[in-house]
Amino acid sequence: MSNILVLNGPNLNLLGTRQPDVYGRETLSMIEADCIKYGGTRGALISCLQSNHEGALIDAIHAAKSGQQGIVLNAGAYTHTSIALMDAIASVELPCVEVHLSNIHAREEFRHVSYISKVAIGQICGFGSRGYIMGIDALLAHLDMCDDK
Ligand code: CA2
Repeated sequence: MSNILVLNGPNLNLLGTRQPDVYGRETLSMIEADCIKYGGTRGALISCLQSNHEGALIDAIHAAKSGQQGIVLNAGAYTHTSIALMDAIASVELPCVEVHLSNIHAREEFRHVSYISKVAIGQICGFGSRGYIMGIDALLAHLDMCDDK
């Protein structure tokens, strides 16, 4: 059984309330419930956490080291600014899949830069809430591949 942390950063608690054209109509609770349900079908235990605070996200990444096999991370706007989050992911040496609801590369230039992508095994963006399920799939495939080695 794989344990996976689905971690969401700032303002993602507001999903479903504003900007549905950019971020969709699903709330974070709906997305998290879908992730937990999907994980169940794949034999994975999904834990979900959201914070608007950089330090709390870093603490969650550190805590994941004991008990989690990987992280699906939407760091929100910290994606584009946080060397501290990047360092936290690198320090725990857990595979991390970066997820964004929107296609950050088709948006403003400041969103094209991702510090997370420098330490993630890959990035999924532009597929809305389905991206989280794709992220879980990608992480499970990666973990399977590592087990086979
Ligand atoms: O596309 C994504 O998933 C983002 O990570 C979302 C971040 C944004 O800063 C990144 O560039 C891309 C913003 C999340 C804000 O979420 C809101 C949800 C509802 C209403 C307003 C903001």
